[in-house]
Amino acid sequence: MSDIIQKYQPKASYLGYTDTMKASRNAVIILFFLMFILIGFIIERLTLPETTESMLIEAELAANEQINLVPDLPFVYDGCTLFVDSILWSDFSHACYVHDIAYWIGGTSEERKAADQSLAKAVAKTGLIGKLVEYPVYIGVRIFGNSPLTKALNANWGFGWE
Ligand SMILES: [Ca+2]
Repeated sequence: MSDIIQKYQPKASYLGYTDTMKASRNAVIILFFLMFILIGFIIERLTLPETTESMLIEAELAANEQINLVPDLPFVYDGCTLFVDSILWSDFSHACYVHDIAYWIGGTSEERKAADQSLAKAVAKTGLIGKLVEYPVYIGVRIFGNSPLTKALNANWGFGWE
């Protein structure tokens, strides 16, 4: 039986060729996917929302209420950091705004986790799409929320402090 299989198997050189083809096709797909993500991030960074006067006041009130103190640097709202602010009818911008205030104020790692959980819950409340992205948003913010990437974007945990 194994002799028959052996006999009808394509030559090794042919197999090697198709494997190379598959590998380069996969590389192109991965490259396009990464480019798509990169372009998405660039567009997201180029179309940042405005931090309004009322946002600044609201953020300062929240800081005063929570820690009786206002962070050194002014509050900056950047929408949903490295994520879209809405998908179809699900608008995450308010959830991200509340999360940005929490990140501006900062605190302990437990408080950060609570802020991330609140963000995920608020995203889920925006509708069916919100429910679908709730977990990816939570995982994303847990991984990148206080990473060198968000530090570079000045959106890390406790970004209001010098
Ligand atoms: Ca943000």
